Amino acid sequence: VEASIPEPQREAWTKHEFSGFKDKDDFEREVVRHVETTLARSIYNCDESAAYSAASLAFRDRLVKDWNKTQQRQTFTDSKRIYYLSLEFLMGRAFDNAMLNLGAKDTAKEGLAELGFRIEDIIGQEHDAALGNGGLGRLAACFLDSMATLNYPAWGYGLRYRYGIFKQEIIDGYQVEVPDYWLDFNPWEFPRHDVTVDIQFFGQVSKTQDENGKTIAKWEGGDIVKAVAYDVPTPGYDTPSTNNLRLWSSKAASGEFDFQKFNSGDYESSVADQQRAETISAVLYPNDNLDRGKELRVKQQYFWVAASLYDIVRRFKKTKRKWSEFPDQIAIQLNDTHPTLAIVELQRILIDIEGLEWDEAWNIVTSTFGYTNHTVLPEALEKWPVGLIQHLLPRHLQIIYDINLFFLHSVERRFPNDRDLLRRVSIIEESQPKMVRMAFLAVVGSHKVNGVAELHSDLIQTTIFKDLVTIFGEDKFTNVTNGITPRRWLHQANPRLSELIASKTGGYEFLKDLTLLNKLELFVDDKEFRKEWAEIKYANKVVLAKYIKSTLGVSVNPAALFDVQVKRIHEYKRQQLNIFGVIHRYLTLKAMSPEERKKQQPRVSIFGGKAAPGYWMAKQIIHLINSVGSLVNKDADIGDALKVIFLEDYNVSKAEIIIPASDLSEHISTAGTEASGTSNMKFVLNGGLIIGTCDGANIEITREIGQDNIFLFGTLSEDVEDLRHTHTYGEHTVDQDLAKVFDAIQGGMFGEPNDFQAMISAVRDHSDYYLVSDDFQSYIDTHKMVDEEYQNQEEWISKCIRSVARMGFFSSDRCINEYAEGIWNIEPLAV
Ligand code: NBG
Repeated sequence: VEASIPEPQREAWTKHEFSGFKDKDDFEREVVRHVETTLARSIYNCDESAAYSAASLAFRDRLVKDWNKTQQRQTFTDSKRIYYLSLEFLMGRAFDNAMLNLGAKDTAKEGLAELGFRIEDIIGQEHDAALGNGGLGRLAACFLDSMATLNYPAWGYGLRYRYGIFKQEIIDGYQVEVPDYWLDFNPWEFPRHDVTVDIQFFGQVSKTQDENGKTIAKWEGGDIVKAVAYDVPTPGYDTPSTNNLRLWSSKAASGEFDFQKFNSGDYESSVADQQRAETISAVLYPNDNLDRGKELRVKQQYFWVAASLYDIVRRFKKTKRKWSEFPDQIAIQLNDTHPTLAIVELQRILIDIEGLEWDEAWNIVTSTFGYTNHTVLPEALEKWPVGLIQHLLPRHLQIIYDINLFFLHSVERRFPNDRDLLRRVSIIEESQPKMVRMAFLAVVGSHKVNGVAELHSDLIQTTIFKDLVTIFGEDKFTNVTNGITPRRWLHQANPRLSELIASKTGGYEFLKDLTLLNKLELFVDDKEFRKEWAEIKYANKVVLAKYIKSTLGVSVNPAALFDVQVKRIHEYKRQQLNIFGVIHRYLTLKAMSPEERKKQQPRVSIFGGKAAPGYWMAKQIIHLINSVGSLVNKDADIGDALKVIFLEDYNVSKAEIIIPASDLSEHISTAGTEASGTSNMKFVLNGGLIIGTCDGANIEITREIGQDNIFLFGTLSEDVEDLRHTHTYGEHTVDQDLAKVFDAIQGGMFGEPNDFQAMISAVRDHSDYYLVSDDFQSYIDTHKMVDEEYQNQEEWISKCIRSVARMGFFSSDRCINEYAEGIWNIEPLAV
């Protein structure tokens, strides 16, 4: 790289190499410099916010060095890259993560202390980067951490939403959504105003023949929107590897500003056109596991994949390689069906712009893409009306039809005369209106399709993709069980536990090889170790109790059992089962004598999570939880025996406080509905036990940690369909205990009963699709077991330690290595 600087200037350029701060003094100097120059603030009134800004800029400067080097090296070695396309990256805070990954947190801590700040307060200044809804977006963030840590040449591609997931406020027990404008100060991104792509929408297609009689399609006219790149460095842990996350922002193309209108005095409408272009990347759709089929959403999707592919192809073309080598140089992973148009776009680029033959192009396309499915819920499977695609992307619709035609031809050849099979697998659903089935397009256009936990990967092969398995063969379908990064979810969130583990396992190596946790098993019987372990859990609970007190004004006893369910609110995740169980507990406690009540295991039931703004039932669930809390928490008979807490605005940084403080966490989805779940892994890794159903990754967690260390209950996935059938066509009864809960609600115990009628009706009068009534009794019984087992603290802690010791499998490093080997065929780049 240096050699490319002309000789006369080389010395001047290279003698000034900047390498960031090296020690505490250096760090302090950098902070002061940034306060005075970058922020243009006086050092005499530097508040915590300015200190955060300056300190993070000091770290950013260091990151940039590693980042540039990593990128230069990747380009220089011309090694194969993986591009991870995700509409969501739920990164959370970056400052603490950067300090830990660079191994300089102690330096920063001392430096900040000398400047008069506590590092925790400074960390607390950062706004979460909340460009995601839940598990899917957070998985993408964990993957970036692992890809950098393992030195894989990888880029993420996403959208730079001006508004991330909304901020949740609870007002009178109801969720209220407040926009989350997070970009006021964001030191972690670099605008690349020189990296832009023009993205076309609408217009028409004309077809002509060239001299050889080959049809040439031209997509012309329509609107142009500009995509501008913003780059976010993503550092690995204990390695200089720093990968790039490129987020696209939409802007009016220069041609868009209508001077005609402007000159004729119609200034407002010409500015309005600009505004329209900018709405494309304005807001993250706040739906988790739900597809609403909005036109702006498909615009976002195309805008993002077209910009990303243009970038990828431009980079490939610089290498001057043959097109056939494209899949040797590039792997693209589709995080769910959101980026599926990338398949069509690459085919379009290759045939319409680069002039390749269809088959040659299609070979390249299908060898390049891999597709990860994250759900089997029918309401979450994306379908776009044919008419909408026709209007917005006319050339793409033609290509989709051609892909489908060739695909159906091949099916017809192999399975002649099976008209029903053709209808079932067609990428175009012959409904009114006709729809493009994005998941089928993703399967047809990829070389590998994976689910995210064993049960889920089995389910997709036997349900939604059953016919496609018959057609393509089993080898195309595989499983990669999800994982989490132990850097954020243990080391950063739970530093004391991380330190204790390090002291027993031979240092912090376990953060890079999580299977080393198994060394902890040797210490399960060590009383002193158990005591230290318990003290850390208690201290984490004190922190959460303080947080609860300061935000909600409710005092909770840290010695009580903390029972936590934090995740998006969704009927399939069954927060309603949990709150019905809490009401049952309350009624039971109320019916007891004070002496008897004293003997019960005190509990704090903690809930948190956002409901999609248009998901009415989920909002009712939030309202019921809050209504139960306001009654129970004031009930003098009950006291510490039961508290019910709803934590406002659950997000990544709050998860880092909540998860380490949990004794028991709830992962209680109807069997077969939760593809994997990833918070289940985080809770166990932090020394909490699980109550859960046989669903998603709970099953593999059980296999790893042993069934004595998890509280499983409820219907098995193979029995779900039959039960649903019985509810609809046969007997459906609600047992006594649940009926009493319903009576209490309907009697007005928790406020206006009409507010909760739909929740009750769904279970009692309708088909109880999520099997709340079937699982209620075993759920209650299992909680009784939990209470009993919690009484024996020594045994409980032993279980926690054993579980942590056996969690090595769930590192996202393992997961990324599986993708790299089985799907992407890429190697780490030596550093
Ligand atoms: C979610 C699943 C979770 C899973 C994450 C990450 C979608 C569509 N799916 O169970 O519901 O853990 O994906 O794989 O958001």
